[in-house]
Amino acid sequence: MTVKRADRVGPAIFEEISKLLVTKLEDPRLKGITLTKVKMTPDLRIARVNFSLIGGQPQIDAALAGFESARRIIRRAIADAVSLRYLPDLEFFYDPNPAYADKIDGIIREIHHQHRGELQQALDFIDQYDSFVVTAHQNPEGDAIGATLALCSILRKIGKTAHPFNPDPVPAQTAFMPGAKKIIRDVSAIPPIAAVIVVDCGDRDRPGPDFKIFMKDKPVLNIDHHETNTAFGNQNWVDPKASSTGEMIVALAEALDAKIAPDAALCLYTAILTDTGSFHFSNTTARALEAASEMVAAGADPVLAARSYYHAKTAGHLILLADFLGTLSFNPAQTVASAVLTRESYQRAAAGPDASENFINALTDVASVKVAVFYREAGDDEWKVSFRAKGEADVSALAFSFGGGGHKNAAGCTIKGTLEEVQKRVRDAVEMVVG
Ligand SMILES: [Mn+2]
Repeated sequence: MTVKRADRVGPAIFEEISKLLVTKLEDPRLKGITLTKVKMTPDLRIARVNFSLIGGQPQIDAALAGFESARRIIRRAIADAVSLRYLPDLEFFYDPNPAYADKIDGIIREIHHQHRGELQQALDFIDQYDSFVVTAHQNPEGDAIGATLALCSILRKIGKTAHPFNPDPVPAQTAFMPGAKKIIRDVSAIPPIAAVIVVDCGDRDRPGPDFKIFMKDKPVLNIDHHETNTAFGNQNWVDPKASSTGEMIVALAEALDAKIAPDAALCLYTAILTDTGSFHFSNTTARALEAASEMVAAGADPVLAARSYYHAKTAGHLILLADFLGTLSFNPAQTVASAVLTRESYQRAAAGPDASENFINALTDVASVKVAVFYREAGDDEWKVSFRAKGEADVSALAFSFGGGGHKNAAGCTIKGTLEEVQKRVRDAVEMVVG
């Protein structure tokens, strides 16, 4: 227990001294110093404070002297901020190899400032139990599978038992992630566990109906980055500024002082890669890139991730794409692009609707296109219509007017009628949107 507690006290003291360095400590000998780590002895009596700086031995000696004279101020600040039975003694060390710690600490520091209490609660939760089941949402994608598998790996690293669960099959494009084959799919096959961790889920329905019942009488930790998260867990760590749950797990591992194994690093890299749309979306933040960079440093192979996730399609996928593009049409201003796929096309390509999931995005790649429309035959005289909008265009109201829904940039609905009838109705409505 003391060892785990030491792991939490270290980051808290780190935080305090970091703050002091930019606020109160005006000693010129302490300018340009970066803390790299604060390591507690298991009895919590000594805090080993590691720092780095640019310079040679004279600068190191000056910094050590600076810390020496600031010792009293630092200890008082720690006493105020961290409740400890004994105020720890401080030892200062120059860290000659800070590259890894430096970068990760940037991520951690920011998360600490914004969600310090929540991260702390997540650490306490993990501390409290010995065995976990980790799950994500149904129809999992890169972030869901990646965060699930990596978190299990990290929990095992710190001596816990952890089982990955998902009710749905692992999609082919995420099957390369180490451990994907071992994900439990039936709640009745989950071994006895003490607690549940749900990742990448905005609410308690997302892991599926069976798991919702399963977790009813168990302590639940909710780790997620969706803004709409309902805080359904007993403990909730929700950070909408995180690009992905994967990015949060990178920070969690550091806070737990658990070294991320290369296999887990690949999972987390893929989680960040896919949730940022290969670093295309607006959530491609410095923090996301830092976390991805750290995962590459920890052994993730970016080429393997990209090839496996994006370049492992079936022949049917391409046959289907040929049909899709064969129907491509534009309005005269080329601001609206649309394409169609019939049930016959899917049959010929031996592919399901998921194979065409991203086809519509290719239409918005055209510079002039503001709105893209994809008509998919869902049944007799029944069409599933998907919309994508770029820039200021908003397709959510449009989809809503046809009984569907979605977001500003991506929405959909189902419309009854022949293709010609449906296209006519949609065309008129879309023209209103693009003006
Ligand atoms: Mn996600």
